[in-house]
Amino acid sequence: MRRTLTLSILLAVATCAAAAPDAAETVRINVDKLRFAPAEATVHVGDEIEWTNGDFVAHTATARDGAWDVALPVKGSGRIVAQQVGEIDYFCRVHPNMRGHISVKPK
Ligand SMILES: [Cu+2]
Repeated sequence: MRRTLTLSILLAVATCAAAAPDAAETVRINVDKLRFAPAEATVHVGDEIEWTNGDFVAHTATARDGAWDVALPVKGSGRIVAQQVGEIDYFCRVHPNMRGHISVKPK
């Protein structure tokens, strides 16, 4: 009797663990004092990346390869969804010395 109960609990825990890994996450990057923070981020395909601009000047998050160009108005935010595996360098078009990097891993 006691053994059966323990087994049922173990099965319930295993089912929950198997359901979790596919959930997409939102990875948040702050823009503060003309820097992306963190400047390096690792995400998975399907995750959302959200930049929030805390500065009093407008910025962009612009992929070096032209894949995306996100406007970041003063005190505003912008986002993309990571579509494919790869290494993406990005920068701000207004301040080209603002640089960041995103590693996109398989789901
Ligand atoms: Cu900028």
